[in-house]
Amino acid sequence: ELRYPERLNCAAELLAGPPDDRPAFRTPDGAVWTYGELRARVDRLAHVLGGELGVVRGNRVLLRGPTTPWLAACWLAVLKAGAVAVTVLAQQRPHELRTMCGIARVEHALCDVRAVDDLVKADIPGLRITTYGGDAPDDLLRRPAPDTPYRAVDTAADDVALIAFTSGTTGRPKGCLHFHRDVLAIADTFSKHVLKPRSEDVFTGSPPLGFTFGLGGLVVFPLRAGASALLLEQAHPRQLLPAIAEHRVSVLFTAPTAYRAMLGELDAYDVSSLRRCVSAGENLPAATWHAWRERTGLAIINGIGATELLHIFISAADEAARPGTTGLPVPGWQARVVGEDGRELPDGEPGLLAVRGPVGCRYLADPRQREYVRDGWNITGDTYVREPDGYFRYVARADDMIISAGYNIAGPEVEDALLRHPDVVEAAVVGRPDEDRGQVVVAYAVLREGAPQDTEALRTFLKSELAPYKCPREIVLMDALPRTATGKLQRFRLRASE
Ligand code: 3SK
Repeated sequence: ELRYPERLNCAAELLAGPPDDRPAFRTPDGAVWTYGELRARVDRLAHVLGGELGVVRGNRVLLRGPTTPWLAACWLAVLKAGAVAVTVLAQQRPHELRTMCGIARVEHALCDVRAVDDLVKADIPGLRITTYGGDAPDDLLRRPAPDTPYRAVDTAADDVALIAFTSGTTGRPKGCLHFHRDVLAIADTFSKHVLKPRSEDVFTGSPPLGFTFGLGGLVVFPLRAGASALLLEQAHPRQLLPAIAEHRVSVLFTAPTAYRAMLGELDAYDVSSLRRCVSAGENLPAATWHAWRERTGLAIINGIGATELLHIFISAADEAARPGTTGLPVPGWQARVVGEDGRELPDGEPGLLAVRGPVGCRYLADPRQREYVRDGWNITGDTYVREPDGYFRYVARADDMIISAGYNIAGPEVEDALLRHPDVVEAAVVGRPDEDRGQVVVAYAVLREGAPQDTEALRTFLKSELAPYKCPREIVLMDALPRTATGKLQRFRLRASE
């Protein structure tokens, strides 16, 4: 069981420890922030927040900008000053920002000058916006502040540290409250016991800091381990590979789509520095795991996490990895598969994934809390099977099951089969309403550049991979699939187009 002192400021805790001259953050242009520099910059920012900007304990402060060391430093300074960081994505548009600021009652915003236009357009009543990284004389980074250490505000371990928004793949955004102890708990469970980072590691990855997958993987885990992180403003697969090669990255956080996209270009880059590759955000098909292993010799660490629970709670690494499954409950977490009535189902039977551990879901003023937390268990909205050996295998999002002529068909199973075809880079499978069968299976696919646009060949391939009742009635070729700002597939958009 994890034990933290009653009084705890997680930012102060994350910054304590490593020697001043050890690298903390790196940028693609070769700049390095040492731990000494990071501590000094965070303290200056915290002085400005608590001084000139008038931020007081408990104030909610919106953070918005591309993934840079300054964004990470602002996040740490907000927490050190006892305020609450409200992390959003740089892609979020004015109406979304307005909704989120309303839900979280945001009073202040620290915004990269390059991302401020939409925040200004959102016209949020009472919001005080301070920009950083620009030329203006009142830019956050130019404001005068003492060069003395800042004494962290004496927060309680269960004071709110951050509000992370999830829109899931549909619906009105939900703000999730997380405590100071939760921030350390994700490092002291998944990172410590599964990832096992070393102080000499260099982390990088694609998820932005406004997505808790990125916040954990690129800030919390490296700092907790005294390691460093290369922060990339542009982190599409095409930019990840050269960054890994040039900066000798050893720990990579990204999504299955990116692993697949990188496979096509691996030959041009030296990725021999990699030792840990984490995949989450979506289900990792066994075919992608095997292809990555074949080309790099590395076993991807698959995992499932949720904004509601901050980070990854089921995963497996090294010899414990079983491709095609997500893994085992991370030490400190419990998981089971339950029916709609909350009762545990026998192994092998698909049902709702229920988990509990050191972090819990706390939606901010949202009645959906009652659906997510039932009898002390968090119901994640995923359909899973627990195998007899205790491994958890993903079936589908609970609302992505297709029922056709009485058969239950998991869209992701058909997607995995399509992805085994060498020309397919992306796939999404949904149910189309049908008078005779209730629903029929429809597949959407994105093909590799230059591949023949041949749906008949895909159909023939699928017939050799799947039982006939699972084979799509139609296969539609697309240039790209609809995704959320955090990269999750929006099957509901495809269903709406049916
Ligand atoms: O939402 C997710 O998929 C996720 C995955 C890993 C860590 C954190 C999150 C929110």
